[in-house]
Amino acid sequence: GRPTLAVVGATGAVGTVMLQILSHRADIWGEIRLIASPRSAGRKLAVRGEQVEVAALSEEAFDGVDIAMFDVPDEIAEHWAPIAAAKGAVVVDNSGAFRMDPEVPLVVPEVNAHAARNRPRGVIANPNCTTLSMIVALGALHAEFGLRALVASSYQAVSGAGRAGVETLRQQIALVAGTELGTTPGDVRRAVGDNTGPFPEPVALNVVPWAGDLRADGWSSEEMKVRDESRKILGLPKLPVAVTCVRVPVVTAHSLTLHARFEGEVTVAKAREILATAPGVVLFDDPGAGEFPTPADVVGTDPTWVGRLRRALDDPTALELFVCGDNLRKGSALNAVQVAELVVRGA
Ligand code: 2RA
Repeated sequence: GRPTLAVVGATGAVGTVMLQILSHRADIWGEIRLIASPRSAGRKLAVRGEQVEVAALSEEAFDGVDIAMFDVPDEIAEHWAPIAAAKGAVVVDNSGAFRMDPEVPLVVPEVNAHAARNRPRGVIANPNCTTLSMIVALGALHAEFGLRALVASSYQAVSGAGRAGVETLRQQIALVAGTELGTTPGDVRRAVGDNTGPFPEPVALNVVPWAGDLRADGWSSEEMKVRDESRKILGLPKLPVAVTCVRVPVVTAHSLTLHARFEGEVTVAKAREILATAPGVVLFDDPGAGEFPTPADVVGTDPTWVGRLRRALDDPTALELFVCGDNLRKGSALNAVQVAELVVRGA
């Protein structure tokens, strides 16, 4: 029969998008079981045009499940993913709990589908949304040119921080709309008060050079994730990576600027050819005609969009580019669904 899929964390920001994506892709699934915290159990959610009741997370909830996609906090994943795996499910986990475990593959189907086959713990990890927002384009360039170093800056949407992030931006925008705030030091902060939600500073009328928690020597956890995960996915454990992660007042779709240095000289013509034909990538790059991707245009779409492609002025081996993608789709839910489909196809 057709495989049974469980969606664990079905009511969250990413879980909601998982259900939408499952409702629109070719339907390869038998039962789709929705699982969430006991607080959400009993709610009904639409998937494939039907209302499905949410079950509470428990051992029995995994009975007969072939593949379980998890989008839950790290400590919940750490506890429950091994339980689901012990019951015979292949777990596709979107938390940070297993990504750097050497016995857990970290998979982006367009880049390293082969890695999904070797999963001794029964767990496959889904990368962080910031890594995923650039890695399909970067992976295609690496396959042809051989990546040697990466410098990146992110422009991250508030939905990366879940529903609370989106609520915070909306409330702050309501407080500053129609005012003349943003003209004297601290005026936005005073208008917003303590209402900074998951962010350390106001995000409306602002940019905040911070995402995640503090790590050693002033780096943020988000910056370390981009570095560590890119190295693992590309199979370049020593790749020099410098990242600065920044939160911007965008609801959904992460963007990044990349400075990528390769083994030898590169040409924009060849890079355009690679990106124009790479699966999952759309090259939208004609600045003379005002054409480059922006979050407002790419939100709700599946591909990684690339614009502003240039060769570095002072280094013929390096490219500059701007990438943009929906952090809830390819950045999280879509990649997890693609990995689940890969497993079903026998990868
Ligand atoms: C963010 N990548 O955007 C993080 C969390 N998934 O906040």
